[in-house]
Amino acid sequence: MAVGKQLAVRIFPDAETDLTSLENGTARFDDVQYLLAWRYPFGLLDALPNLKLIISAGAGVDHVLLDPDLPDHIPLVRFVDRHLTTRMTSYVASQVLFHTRRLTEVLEHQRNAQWLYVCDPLPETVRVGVMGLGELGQASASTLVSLGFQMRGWSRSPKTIDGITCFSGDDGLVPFLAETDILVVLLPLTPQTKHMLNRDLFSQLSCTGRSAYLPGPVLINAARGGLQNVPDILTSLNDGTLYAASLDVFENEPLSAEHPLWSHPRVVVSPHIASVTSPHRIARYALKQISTFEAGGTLEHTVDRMRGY
Ligand code: NDP
Ligand code: OXD
Repeated sequence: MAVGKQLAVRIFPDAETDLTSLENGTARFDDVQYLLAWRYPFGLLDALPNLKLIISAGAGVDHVLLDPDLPDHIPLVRFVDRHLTTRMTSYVASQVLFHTRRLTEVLEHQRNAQWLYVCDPLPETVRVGVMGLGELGQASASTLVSLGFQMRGWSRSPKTIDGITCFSGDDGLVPFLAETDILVVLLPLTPQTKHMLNRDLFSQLSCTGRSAYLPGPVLINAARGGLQNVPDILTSLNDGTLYAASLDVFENEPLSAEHPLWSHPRVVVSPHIASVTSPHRIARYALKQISTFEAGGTLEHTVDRMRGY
C-alpha cells in the first residue's frame, strides 16, 4: 500500500491541519480527534488525549492492533473501497495467469534466445484456492471464475458462494488444500494466521497440479508477510513442493537487497503494491466516516478486535 507516512492525513476539527503543521509545531496534538493513518509510529496514540476515532488507510489493521497504547474505547475502522478491490482482483488475476501461462519459463527462454514451446494448462483444469473469502478474496475468486478457473475458497465461517466450492474452519483446511493447485492468500494477519504458510501446509497442496502443463503448486501471497515462512518457501521451491510463487508482502519491508527471493527464477517479487490505496478515495472515505460518527450514526467496516480483523 502506498499511502506512506508523508501522505498520511491527520484530520483535525478545522480540517486544515496536516502532518506538516504537527511536525513544525503550528498545531497541537491535543487538537486531534480523528486519526487517518497507515503504519503510524507506536507512541503516537499516547500523545493524542482527545482522539475519538481511528481510520486505517489500509484494509489490514494488524499494525494498529499491535499498538500497546491502543485504547479499548476508541472505534477502529478499516478501508473498504471499490477501487482497492478492483486493483487487488487485477493483481490476483495477473499472477494466476502469469503462472498458468508459465511465463517465468518463457522469459527465461527469451533471455537465452531459445525458441522453446511451453505447454500451459486450460483454466478449466486448474483449481485455484483462495484463503480468505472477505471483500478482496470473494471479488478475486469471482474474477477467476469468469476466466474459467475451478474455484475453491476457505474462510473462518461457512459460506455458500455461486461458482466457488467453499470450505471453512480448521476442519476444512486439509480438504481445501487437497483440492488446490494455485493458492491465493487474502487472509488478515492475526495470531491464528501468523506463519501458517509453511512447509507443512505447502506439502498438503494438490498433487494433480503436478503435470507436464503445470509442474507443481503455486503460492500467491497478496495479504501480509507475517503469514509466510520465507525459508520454507525457498526450500519448497527448490525441492519442487512448490513450482512458483508471487510474493507482494514481506515480514520486513522493504525486502533487503541481498535477499535470495529477488533472484529466484520462479518467484515474482513486488513491493507491496497488489492494491494501493488512492489518496483521494481514502480522504473521501474518511470524511464520510467522520460525518457519520459526528451525526451519531453507525460506522462502516468497524474492526472486531476479538477476531483481529
Ligand atoms: P476481510 O476482513 O474482508 O476478509 C478476511 C477473510 O479472511 C474473511 O473471509 C475471514 O473469514 C477470513 N479469515 C480470517 N481469519 C481466518 C482464519 N483464522 N481462518 C480462516 N479464515 C479466516 O479482509 P479483506 O478481504 O478486505 O483483506 C484481506 C487482507 O488483504 C487484509 O487484511 C490485508 O492484510 C491484505 N491487503 C493487502 C494489500 C496489498 O496491497 N498487498 C491491499 C489490501 C489488503 P470470515 O469470512 O469467516 O470472517
Ligand atoms: C492494506 C494494504 O492493508 O495495502 O490495505 O496492505
